[in-house]
Amino acid sequence: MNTYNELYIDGKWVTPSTGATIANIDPSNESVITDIANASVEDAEAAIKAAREAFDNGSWSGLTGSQRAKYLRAIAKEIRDNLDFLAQLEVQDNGKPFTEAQLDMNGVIDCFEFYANLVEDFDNNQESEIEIHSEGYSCLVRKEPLGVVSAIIPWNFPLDMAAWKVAPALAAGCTMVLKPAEVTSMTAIELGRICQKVGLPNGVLNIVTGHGSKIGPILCEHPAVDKVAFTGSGPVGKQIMRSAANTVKKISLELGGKSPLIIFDDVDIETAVEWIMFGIFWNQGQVCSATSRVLVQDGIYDELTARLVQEAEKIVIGNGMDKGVQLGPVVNKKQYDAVMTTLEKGKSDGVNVLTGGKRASGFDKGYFIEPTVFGDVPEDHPIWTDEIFGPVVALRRFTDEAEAVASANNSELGLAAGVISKDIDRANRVARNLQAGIIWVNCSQPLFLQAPWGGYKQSGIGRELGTWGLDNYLETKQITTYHSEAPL
Ligand code: TXE
Repeated sequence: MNTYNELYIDGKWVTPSTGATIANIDPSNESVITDIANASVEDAEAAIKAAREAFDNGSWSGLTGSQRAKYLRAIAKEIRDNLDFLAQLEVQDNGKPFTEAQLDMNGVIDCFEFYANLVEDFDNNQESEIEIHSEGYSCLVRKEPLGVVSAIIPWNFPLDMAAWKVAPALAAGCTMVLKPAEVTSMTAIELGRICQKVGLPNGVLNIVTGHGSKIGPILCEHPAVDKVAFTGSGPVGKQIMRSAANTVKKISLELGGKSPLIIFDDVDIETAVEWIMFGIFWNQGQVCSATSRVLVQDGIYDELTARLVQEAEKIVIGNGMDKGVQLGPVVNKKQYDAVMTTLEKGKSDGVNVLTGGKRASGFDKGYFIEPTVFGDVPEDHPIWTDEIFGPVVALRRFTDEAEAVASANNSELGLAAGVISKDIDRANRVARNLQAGIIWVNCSQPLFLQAPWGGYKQSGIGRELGTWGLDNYLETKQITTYHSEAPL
């Protein structure tokens, strides 16, 4: 087994300055897989210094887009060549089923290749003339790499979430300090090995593992950092905004959601049940865009919930490496305790548990939770209002379109939302009235790298993926020239 107890700084593997490590736990059996380096503030500062020097010496930003694209493609190739190995590490770290981890790794490859293709011709598109309608003047707009980026990553899609930030930032010519979540750091370390193998210039990507509470603040406050890119919880996102304020750093934040899925009574119930299942039970419900609030029109509510319960009870729970497993454990004890506390609150407050609501039976160890369906959930109950981030779906009934849209929009969050109806005019109208950055019509969760990803309201700031993802890591400069020697 490879080791994971070193940090990747300035192209070298280094022991953390204090020698400290974190025990990395397999959530399916609570055993220690390996030790992860626990970086200190000094280590984080060394990583920032390396990224700053690599940016300022032009070894990366000075390359053409096409030259940078070659490195991104080489990284993608290495990931493809090691796909099953990396997928297995994700299962051990995160608990997800192996087939889902394989899909995630394909997403990582596609992301590096997408941004390689996008910057291939960067230099020809870097500057463009704009019309200013003023005699004697011309004006150019030029895109330039933003500088040094701190990227702070969650644990639900460890390498995928890293790729969403590393690929566009490196494509743009930025350098980076990457901090994976302390509970799922193994594939980030493997990414460091891959970068070293493909000869990425020193300091372009630095990887520091460790506790966010310890090294997060310096990564977000340090004056040599130009931007913080974060995916994670709302409270930490707000903390990052405060930390970044002193030096007015650029920030992009993806802070999850409590996304609604509206189901009208003209739908095929079997299809609707499938979308609900995929929308909430994929990755144990630990998906920022999970459609965890389902609004079902009166006429089909009883029939649909009965079918949903039947299907939820068929889900095969177990170790993600075992064949046929559809639902693994949640990621760690902290997440298990948080989900179980919310389930207990729901039950003690008398919310209607249609199925699940407890620890899955048959496992002595591991963080297994039964797929859970709550029905007729009060609109002000935490089961309905709060992101649970577990295999838990909340249902409510509605009578008409206006009520459904109002209820869907009645949230501080607005990452995603969905609508299912055979009446496409109605579905399109609802899509335009929903307050969220990602709307799915007649589906839930499909993801396309070309399309913008990010939230309304407290779900975040900015958009990842597509051209928006690249723009996150570019500055915009205007160059205005007066073409006459005559005074104004
Ligand atoms: O997140 P944290 P947690 C939500 C989800 C989940 C809840 C708690 O609801 O139940 O958050 O998860 C780093 N400065 N999401 O506590 O702490 C941390 O090390 C800088 C939604 O695990 O936000 C990790 O790398 N960084 C989400 C990253 O932040 C800090 C995905 C995320 O961890 C820090 C994950 C600090 N002070 C959780 N403290 C989504 N949007 O998909 C921690 N971190």
